[in-house]
Amino acid sequence: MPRYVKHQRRSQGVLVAAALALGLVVGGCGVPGGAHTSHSITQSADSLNPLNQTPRPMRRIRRGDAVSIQMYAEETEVMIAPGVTFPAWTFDGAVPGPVLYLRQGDHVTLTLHNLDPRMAHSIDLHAALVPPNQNFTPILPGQSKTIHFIASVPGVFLYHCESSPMALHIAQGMYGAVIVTPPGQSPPMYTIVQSEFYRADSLSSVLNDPPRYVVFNGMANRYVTHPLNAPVGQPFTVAVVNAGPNDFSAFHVVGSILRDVENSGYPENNLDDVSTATIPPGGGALIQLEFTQPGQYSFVSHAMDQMSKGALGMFNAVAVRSGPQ
Ligand SMILES: [Cu+2]
Repeated sequence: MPRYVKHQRRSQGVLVAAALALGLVVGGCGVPGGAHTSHSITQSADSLNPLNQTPRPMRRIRRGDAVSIQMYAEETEVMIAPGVTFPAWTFDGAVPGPVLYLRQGDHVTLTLHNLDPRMAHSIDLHAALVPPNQNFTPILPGQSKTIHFIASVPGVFLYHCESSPMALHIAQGMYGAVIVTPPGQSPPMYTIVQSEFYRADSLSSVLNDPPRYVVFNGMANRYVTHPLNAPVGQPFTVAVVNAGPNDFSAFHVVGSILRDVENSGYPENNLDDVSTATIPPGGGALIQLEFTQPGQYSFVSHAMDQMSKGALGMFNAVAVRSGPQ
């Protein structure tokens, strides 16, 4: 997944002087619907003093059906729209965090290292059938926690930080997708995470305001400028996860009908020939598409406010050659 992160190397744990940050990153800066300045937005000191820690990528090792994953909680600035940065709280320095591709039956050992010196974080994986009070608990700055689970149920799942206030930790960017693929099935061609951005570091904004941006994979209109290639005359699958934190997604592909929609990505939860798929906050779907003619096909959340705020992308359907050349 491409990263839209400003790489500014700084030592972890060292607070950046607020003076450097002022004017660089303000949560509401540049958002549609009006200009905001640091003086017009109620924010805590933290959002005016972003850490911008260097992204540290996930490490993943597979041995048979044993999968070991190392992830990192950190604060990193990300770009959420052209020219608009956001002081995010992240998994591995990216919003969304990395997609965790698993196979049904995998024995997963996942360690989350909290590199954020300022607050506790955690990870709640909707694919993990484990007691939350023992596994999804806060990890203090500088500490790590390991959880074990078996990916027993196939599907398209959300993972997210569960530290309090959870609404804010999600809105700040701490989420991603878990794909658990059943035997004989390939992972989806694309994974798309829908989410909302509010005023940075403001729980009040998350709970009371409309979102400033609604995005696919962390950036408004990302796939308008960089369309996703898709085949013509061949079915392909797209996993869609809605991280929210608040709003339902109405996933629709203009000029197409979703051939098959598996609610939560579970093979037996399927609906045929769906115009628009409802995906709740915290939910996911595995969607099969097939384009019969070459062309450009927009994909959107058909909730118009969401589409207008960035939940818009494009498939570029191109003919696939088949047979011997
Ligand atoms: Cu968190």
